[in-house]
Amino acid sequence: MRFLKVIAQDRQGSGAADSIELRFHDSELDWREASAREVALLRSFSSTYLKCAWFNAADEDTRHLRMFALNPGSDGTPESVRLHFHEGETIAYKAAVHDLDNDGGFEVVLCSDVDNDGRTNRTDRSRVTTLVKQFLKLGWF
Ligand SMILES: [Ca+2]
Ligand SMILES: [Ca+2]
Repeated sequence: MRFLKVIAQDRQGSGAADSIELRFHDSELDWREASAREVALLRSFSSTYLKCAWFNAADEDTRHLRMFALNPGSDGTPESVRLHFHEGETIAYKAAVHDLDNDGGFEVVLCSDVDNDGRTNRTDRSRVTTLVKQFLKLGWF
């Protein structure tokens, strides 16, 4: 299954992530780095992801996000977009949005404390919504 893998690192040891890597996976082993154009298109995706505080020390990549769309109807509007925040192979926490009536708008946003600030609230939902909207701009599903 296709997925976007996002890896953030704290390269300067400042306690916050300062670098981000975006990989487009066709399968677990078959992937490529995002192009300069895609990196530019995903600028606000990246800044939102950095706010989620799901990052590694320099040169580590255990923590990452895998993001993918499910579009069984193959009609150009995914029925759901899933976000799996991984700790290695283990899914540490998840979020998802669902388009119930297939009009391209997502009626349901399911998420917990995606930005790891200790509170589950509207800000978490808006971060998920931003990540999904940006992801869908790629048309890569
Ligand atoms: Ca809808
Ligand atoms: Ca939160």
